[in-house]
Amino acid sequence: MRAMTQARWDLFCRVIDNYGDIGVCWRLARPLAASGTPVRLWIDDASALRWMAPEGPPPGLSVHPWAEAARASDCGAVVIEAFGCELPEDFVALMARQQPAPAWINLEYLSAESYVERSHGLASPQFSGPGRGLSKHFFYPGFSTRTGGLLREPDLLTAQQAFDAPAWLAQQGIAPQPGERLVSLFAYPNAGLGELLARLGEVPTLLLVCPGAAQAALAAPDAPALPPGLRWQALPYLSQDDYDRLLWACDLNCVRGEDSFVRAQWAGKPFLWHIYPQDDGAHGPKLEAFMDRWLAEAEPGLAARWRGLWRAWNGLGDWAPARLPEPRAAQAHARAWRAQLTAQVDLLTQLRQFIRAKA
Ligand code: TRH
Repeated sequence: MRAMTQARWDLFCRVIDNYGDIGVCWRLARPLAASGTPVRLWIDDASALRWMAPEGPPPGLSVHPWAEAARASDCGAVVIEAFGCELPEDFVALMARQQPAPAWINLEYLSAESYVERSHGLASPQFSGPGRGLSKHFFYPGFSTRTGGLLREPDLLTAQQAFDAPAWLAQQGIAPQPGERLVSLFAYPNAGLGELLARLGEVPTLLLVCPGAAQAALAAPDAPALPPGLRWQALPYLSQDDYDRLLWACDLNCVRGEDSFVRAQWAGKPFLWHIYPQDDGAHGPKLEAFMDRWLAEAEPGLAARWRGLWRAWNGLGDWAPARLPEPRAAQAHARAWRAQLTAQVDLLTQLRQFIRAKA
């Protein structure tokens, strides 16, 4: 076992809905612990970890009920508040008493919008309340060098290279027929599901459907009609590691939210994003901002196809002209985009540098 030599971090997570909050926190906590930094993850609902991390926490990472944080006797050298989850007041008071004061970081949601570069790293000095005297810093993940980057474990690309897709698929009981395209589907309820299925069925396709809305819709008595070229298979919830492998094994991945969206980019495979829909429509500009960055270097025909399909899938554009892009061009672009992202410093390294320099 690795020696626990570095000062401990406390990571706070509240599950708002779905699995992105806990998914991102787990992705952050694991490599942190593996690098020798002890981590306590305080969480209000850890139930998703049963399937996301059936192997349990690795050495150095412990999971604690949120309510117990109020009774903690000490705090870590770094306190991460994930997605503005509002720390328990008693814990903040403990932070204010600690000398030297801990670094207090608010880890924000991912967006490609320009406000991220303006807001990344800003401080919020606390002039009142239990944290008086402390300063909280905002840390924004992102896609440019003026942001905090993306989570990427040190061995991610080598693990992908060593991955044996046929063996893994066989282990999962997934048996594509020769020449069949493999597509994964993880999505929110989507009125365009039938339209997507029609396009996927234009060539022989095995659709691997994750638990949730899409699986329920396909299994329902009034399920959209399946085109002749399309078969589908329901998947159980996979561990985070196996979900990654699913993305690596497929030719096209339909992902959603935040974490699966990032992992699809690391998979280096073409992907279709179902963005988390927001009542105020804020997801529209967020989707466009990402497409602007992602497609900036793409060949115009490919970019137009992706834009049309992504808008239609998100209920923000017309289905009639929407088509899947040509697979080879889409694959080449996915690899080029991954290479561009790989040139960025990863989020955890940046977070450590930031804490040393500022917080
Ligand atoms: O579950 P999500 O829709 O989470 C969302 C987003 O994060 C959104 O931005 C946020 O505002 C909202 O939650 C509250 O999608 P996301 O982000 O992809 O998270 C899913 C997690 O579940 C991710 O870590 C991958 C993991 N997962 C598995 O481990 N196994 C599986 O079988 C599947 C389908 C997912």
